[in-house]
Amino acid sequence: MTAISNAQSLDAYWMPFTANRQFKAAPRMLASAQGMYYTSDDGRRVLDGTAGLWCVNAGHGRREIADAVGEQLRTLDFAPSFQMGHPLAFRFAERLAEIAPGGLDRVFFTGSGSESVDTALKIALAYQRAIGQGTRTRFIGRERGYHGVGFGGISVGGLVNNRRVFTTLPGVDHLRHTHDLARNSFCEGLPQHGAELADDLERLVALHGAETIAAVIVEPVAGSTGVLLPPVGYLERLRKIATQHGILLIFDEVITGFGRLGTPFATEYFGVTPDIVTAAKGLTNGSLPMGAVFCGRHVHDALMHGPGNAIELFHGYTYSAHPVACAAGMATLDIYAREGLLTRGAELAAYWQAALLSLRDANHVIDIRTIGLVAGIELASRKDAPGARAYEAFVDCFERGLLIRVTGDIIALSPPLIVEREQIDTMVQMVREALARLD
Ligand code: PXG
Ligand code: PLP
Repeated sequence: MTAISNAQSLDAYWMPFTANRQFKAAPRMLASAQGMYYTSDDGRRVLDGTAGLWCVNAGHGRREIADAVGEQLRTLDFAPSFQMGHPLAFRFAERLAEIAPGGLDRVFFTGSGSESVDTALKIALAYQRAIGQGTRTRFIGRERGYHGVGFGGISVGGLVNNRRVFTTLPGVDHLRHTHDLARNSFCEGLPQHGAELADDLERLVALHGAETIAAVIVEPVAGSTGVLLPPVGYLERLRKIATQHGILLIFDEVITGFGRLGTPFATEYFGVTPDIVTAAKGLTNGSLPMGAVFCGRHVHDALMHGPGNAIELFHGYTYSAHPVACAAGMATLDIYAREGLLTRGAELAAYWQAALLSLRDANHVIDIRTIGLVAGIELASRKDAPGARAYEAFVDCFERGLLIRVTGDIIALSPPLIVEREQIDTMVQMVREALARLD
């Protein structure tokens, strides 16, 4: 039991994506954070191997962000964004436009990744209708995709636990996932096999008719499901097929955006330009909730028609372009630029990969995948207890001072982009030792 849990009841807070009863019987509490470390509420230092939840890319406790947020709260705490503006929203959008993935420089603000996904899907529908393609109402997602938890996101998403209890949007179909341990395990870099899986989009066009499909959405690198890298040539092929059939391509860069792969966005890493990109997380260094949807001008401009006094898109959130979140985002971009963090991953990627691949002979490991500053370490599952092994590794690591993330029997690592080489070594060593203790 930790200090906080002794002091107060844990009953009222219904925790997200958590085994509530298990957690509350043995809580893990974080009390503060600075740089690469959390401090637990019983005073232990915990190395952050996950940048929080893939979002604290510039490390914790950045004073510049805190100062900007405090100042903004005192200056303009809130401003309605419907039929009203505030200067920071325009300035922030302009700054984002300068680094926009694939030059997609029209920016719609949301409050989270899930909202960004729903927004992108709605923009895709509105775009198709605006260009006279109103029969295009279908979406194509991909098995094992994670696109947040809105109804749009779980519909195009492909994680069964996030879907089975809930109804989903009609008219959604899925590409097959690209995970193929038999052909690609322990490959260094992108998997060599699987580009042909992009042809699933052709199959779905043949099945449904191109004129019914509005957009296809994929994570360029699937994060939440356990770090699945796109096979060489896959994204290019998907782009080509989508273009051929008038289908918008959406990259969900909620995780890959803002430097995770060693380029500002995955779009640059792969040299493939979608029509719409969703982002969140690293946008504010995780400090305040905010998301953004980057749209190509062709998408944006198609909607800027009709009477000048008509609202072009009936969509937006109370907190779209929240001034305090904009202030946090501006300060975050300053830090990224000053410290070169959006490309630092590229400098460290080789070191990261070599360090991680040294775990190939560690207990239970059946695959290791790395790109930029992300890694997935896949473990063999225990018979009849999928996920148990990785969960035990997670608890064990936390108790010894390392925060990792697990999904099924895959360990995901994605440290803040300020990580130093010694800290990489420490992470790898601690994971190795945790795996050695596991049965
Ligand atoms: N799209 C992608 C690709 C994501 O990774 C979302 C959308 C939804 O974002 P919000 O802000 O609504 O959570 C995400 C979020 C994990 C984990 O450990 C991943 C996410 C969120 C929480 C945990 O894998 N990804
Ligand atoms: N529900 C009600 C009753 C509301 O009035 C609003 C917004 O005004 C919402 C939901 C949507 O909230 P948000 O704009 O924060 O997404």
